[in-house]
Amino acid sequence: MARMVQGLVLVMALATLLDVTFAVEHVVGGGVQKWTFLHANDASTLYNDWAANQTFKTGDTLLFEYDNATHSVLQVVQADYNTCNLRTPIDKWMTGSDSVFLSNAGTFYFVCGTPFHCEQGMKVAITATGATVAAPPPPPAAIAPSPTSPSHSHAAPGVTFSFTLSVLLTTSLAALVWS
Ligand SMILES: *[C@@H]1O[C@H](CO)[C@@H](O)[C@H](O)[C@H]1NC(C)=O
Ligand SMILES: *[C@@H]1O[C@H](CO)[C@@H](O)[C@H](O)[C@H]1NC(C)=O
Ligand SMILES: [Cu+2]
Repeated sequence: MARMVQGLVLVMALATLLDVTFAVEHVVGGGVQKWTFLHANDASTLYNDWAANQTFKTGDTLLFEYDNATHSVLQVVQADYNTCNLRTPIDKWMTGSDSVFLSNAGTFYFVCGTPFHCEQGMKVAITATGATVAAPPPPPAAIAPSPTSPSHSHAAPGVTFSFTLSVLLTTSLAALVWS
C-alpha cells in the first residue's frame, strides 16, 4: 500500500514536470474561437494574433478543433500559404480534432481546406524553436493491424501526427508504478 502511494506521488510529480518542461498543447485560436470560419467583423489576422501570444517549442502539440462538415486543416508551403492555394498541400487533416506534433524547429503553415476560408483569415503560421524531438510512440491500441503498413500515414516534413500527452504519460509511467 505504501509503495503504491509512493508510486502515485512519483507519477504525479513526473507528470507535472513533463507538462511544464516539454509538452504544451496549443488549442489553435485559443479557447473561444478555435478553428472556425471568421465572420466579417473578425480580424483576418485573428489566428496569427493568437500565435503571436504563444511560445511554440519542439515537442509541443497543436490541437485543431473544428466542425469537420465545414472545415479542415491543410499544411502547405509558404508560397501556397501566401496565395491561399489549396491544391498542393503537404498534409491534410479532417477529423475535427486533430493533433499536430511539432517535432523540429521551423515555420509551419496551415490553412483551412474549404475554398475562400483562407482568404478570410483561416490561416496560421507557427514558428517552433528548440532541438528536434522524436514523435511520441503510438499507443498499443493505435498500432495498425498489418505489420507491413506504414504507421505514419500523416507524416510530413517537420510535423507528424501525434497522440495525446496523457496517453504517453499513462503508458510510460504505468510501468514505473507497477515495476
Ligand atoms: C496577447 O496577450 C496580451 C497580454 O496578456 C493580451 O492583452 C492580448 O489580448 C493578447 N492578444 C491576443 C490576440 O490574444
Ligand atoms: C467528422 O466528425 C464526425 C463527428 O465527430 C466523425 O464521426 C467523423 O468521422 C469525422 N469525419 C472524418 C473524415 O474524420
Ligand atoms: Cu474553414
